[in-house]
Amino acid sequence: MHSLAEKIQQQDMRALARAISLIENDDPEKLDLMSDIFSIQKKAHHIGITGSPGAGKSSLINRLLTYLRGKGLTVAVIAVDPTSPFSGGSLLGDRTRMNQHFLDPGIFIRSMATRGSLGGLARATKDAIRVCDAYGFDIILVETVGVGQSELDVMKVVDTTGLVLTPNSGDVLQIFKAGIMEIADLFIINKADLPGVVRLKATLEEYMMIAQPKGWSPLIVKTISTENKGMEELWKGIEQHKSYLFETRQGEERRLKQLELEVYELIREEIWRDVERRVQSDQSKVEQLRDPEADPYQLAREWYGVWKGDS
Ligand SMILES: Nc1nc2c(ncn2[C@@H]2O[C@H](COP(=O)(O)OP(=O)(O)OP(=O)(O)O)[C@@H](O)[C@H]2O)c(=O)[nH]1
Ligand SMILES: [Mg+2]
Repeated sequence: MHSLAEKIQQQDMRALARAISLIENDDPEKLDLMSDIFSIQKKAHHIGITGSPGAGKSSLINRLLTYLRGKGLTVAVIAVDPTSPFSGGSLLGDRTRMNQHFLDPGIFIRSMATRGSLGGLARATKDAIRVCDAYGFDIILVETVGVGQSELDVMKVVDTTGLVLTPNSGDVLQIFKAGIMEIADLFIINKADLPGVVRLKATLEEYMMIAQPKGWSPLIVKTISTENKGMEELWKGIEQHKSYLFETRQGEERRLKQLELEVYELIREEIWRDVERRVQSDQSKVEQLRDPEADPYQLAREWYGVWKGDS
């Protein structure tokens, strides 16, 4: 077994942090490490918290953390930061908010950024979640800004997704257009101290009437993170969804579907690595392109044919 995997199993937090860096940097050892990590996963409940910038995701997670620690549960938080090329951007902001948790051994907080990761941020985040799972956290919370495909991909790997919305922000339409409504298992109306809550709730109910989700019908919960209100209701909603996943075996189906997609993703990553290696080892090919008649479509087929032939 990879030495880091062994240490993680023994709940060595520094090893956990090192493993995540290795994933972010797309280290050659990554696949071996992840393969070992996979065998020691413990199946924590993975909860995604997404929503527009400034909706209060970090504040909410901070309160939820305190609530869950009060119940004796251990929690890992992964904040996905698509905007910053260095991890640290959102962490700096979150650190001030989550400061009180830094010395608690039952808590791990980490922000993720792309750096060079081949499979992108979503791929790296999935692996990081898995490493936290192997460490033995009861709950893994993932914060993403709900803006793009990469975040949607991340949300597909969690068990329960909470979409944070705020009254009067007018972001519902945008979120709806981006296809983010569909991934929500819970609608969290945060900043419920502000006016417009009733209207937002009605909009969500209307949306559900039209969308008519099959099976699970997303719950609506209200929170005021700044006043630490609504955490119990939020947690109950999450637990209710967890039971639903278990009883209907949908959780298992979701995981299976995800694993299948992951295998394809990893194959794609391998192929891409292979392409990069071949391109770098044969710069002479550029010369062929100087020919004014050079046809990239034809050349792509030719070159690829040669590669396939020798592998
Ligand atoms: N009035 C009110 N303000 C809140 C509430 N929750 C959070 N805020 C404020 O909203 C602002 C943004 O909160 P964050 O927790 O940083 O939001 P976020 O969604 O994590 O933001 P990004 O990570 O930048 O996308 C902060 O000034 C919070 O104090 C709430 O329930 N009521
Ligand atoms: Mg945040």
